[in-house]
Amino acid sequence: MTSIKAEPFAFPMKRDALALIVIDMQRDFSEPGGFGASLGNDVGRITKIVPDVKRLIQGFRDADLPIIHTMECHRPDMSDLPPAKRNRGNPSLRIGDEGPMGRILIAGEPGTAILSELAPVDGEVVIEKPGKGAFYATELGDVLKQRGIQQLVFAGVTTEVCVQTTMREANDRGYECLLCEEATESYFPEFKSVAIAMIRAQGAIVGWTAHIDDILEAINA
Ligand code: TIU
Repeated sequence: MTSIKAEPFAFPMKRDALALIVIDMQRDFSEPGGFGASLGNDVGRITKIVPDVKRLIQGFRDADLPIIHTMECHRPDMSDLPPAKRNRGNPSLRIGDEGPMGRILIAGEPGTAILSELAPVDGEVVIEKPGKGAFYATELGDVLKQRGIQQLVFAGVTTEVCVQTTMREANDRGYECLLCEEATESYFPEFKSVAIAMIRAQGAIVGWTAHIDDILEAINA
């Protein structure tokens, strides 16, 4: 067993049970006119991590390890969008409304797509998720069980919302979770650093955190 240099201590990697999960690297969170921007956020922060997310994905492809992509989105009829979610944010442009990239966070719309630089390739799993956590109302748990995956390396956005929620869901379900620090971002720099601190506090209460080069070195060793 190779370990990955990580905080608060080395991550005990099981290479044949490891997958990368890339959370919500969609145009809606990183381009002007999308959902993230409609909430008043500076989406340029998200664009900056794209090269590192790409490098991490390429590393997993080179190592022949599984990759799962998630997309936050809702059905066109919005039957999976509760008012408690739709009514948040800027009421002038809400989920389901027509924006410059199509209907905000609706499956199949141009703005909902994963960034072209990070697009899934054949054989990679794509999970469409209506919530913040990727296990809620999706097939993710079954996919992981079928493939014998027990450990997840996390990338994507935003650190304290969909990434952290999914890490907590995964941790409760018995998965060992490792967050790649360079491949995640928040609209709020302080939320990213505090989320990272929370995740690895108390002896990795939610999971580990690691730097991209240490992850890539370990999986390609
Ligand atoms: N608003 C925000 O920070 N995040 C989300 O709404 N979704 C995800 O994190 N994917």
